[in-house]
Amino acid sequence: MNKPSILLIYTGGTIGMVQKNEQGMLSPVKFDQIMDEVPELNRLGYLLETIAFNPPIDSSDMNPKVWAKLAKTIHRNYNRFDGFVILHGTDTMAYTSSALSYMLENLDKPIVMTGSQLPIGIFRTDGKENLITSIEIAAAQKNGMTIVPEVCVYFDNKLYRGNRVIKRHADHFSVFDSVNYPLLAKAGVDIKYFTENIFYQANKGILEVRTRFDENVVVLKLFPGMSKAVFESILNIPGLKGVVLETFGSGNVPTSQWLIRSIKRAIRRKVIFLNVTQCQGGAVKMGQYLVSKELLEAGVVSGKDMTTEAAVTKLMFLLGQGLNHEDIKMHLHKNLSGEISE
Ligand code: ASN
Repeated sequence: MNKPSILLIYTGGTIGMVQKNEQGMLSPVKFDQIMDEVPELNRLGYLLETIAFNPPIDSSDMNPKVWAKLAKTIHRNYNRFDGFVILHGTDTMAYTSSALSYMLENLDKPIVMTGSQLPIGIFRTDGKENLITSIEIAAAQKNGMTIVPEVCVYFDNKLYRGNRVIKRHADHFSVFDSVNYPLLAKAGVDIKYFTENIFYQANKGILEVRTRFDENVVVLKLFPGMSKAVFESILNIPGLKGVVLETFGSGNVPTSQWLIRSIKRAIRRKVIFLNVTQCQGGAVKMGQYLVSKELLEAGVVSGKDMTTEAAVTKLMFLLGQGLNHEDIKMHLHKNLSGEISE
């Protein structure tokens, strides 16, 4: 049997950082240093190739240009490898994993994203286990078929669907959570795959990559006491095309008439509103309470159980595809790649 072949793509993040000064400030280093820290990789018995983005970045600097570079790198190498592992900072990993899930249509190979909370050169690092197990998952096959043909995130023994995660903790090793979608796998003595939660394409097509995003969007998080002046000035941003409205509970907003009037004015200017909840779990149900019924009538789209990360990247992605206004709204609350429950 052929050895599984894995492409490891290094974008940066804490996993590859070192302390640059006495204050302990962390910044990314070259990839070779990471490989030196994990000699176990050579003993896995896989064909492992690596590509390191130059310069490596803290994921706070991630943006649609780097997403496009990642998607194109995967596309270019798609037929040569059985699976892909992306090393990425944790801060914005949930945005990148969501974006990639939309960009890679007809995906039937694993794209496992991982990283760490402590640099790989530090004794207590979580990076080694995350990296080694991610490679195993990317290589995993049963009866010659890939077990996890999805964009996913592996961290702290858990494999999540990439467009369902949120970064929930800044310090813990257990960084991510996926409240609205169950795990794809759990690593213990064995790696247990929950195949009933994994998406398998019924009709296999050729991988298509779409790399255009429209950045004229905003995430507007409501809070009690938000003033009319602040709210309206955000909606009046020149060129604004889309708003992810982070609302209370199951999609509720204050009853103030100025608020609904400003939303209606923006909708007349063809701004698209996508309603997601500020809660970590559960879904928007517009019309359940009087305070959200008016949003529904005004033409606000329900983001149902999407995370903010999945919602804002989906809005940017759909706006970037040159679709007409009604089609964008229709696709927003439909399932593109497992990010929303229908
Ligand atoms: N600032 C880092 C990053 O997102 C955090 C990490 O990777 N743990 O690049």
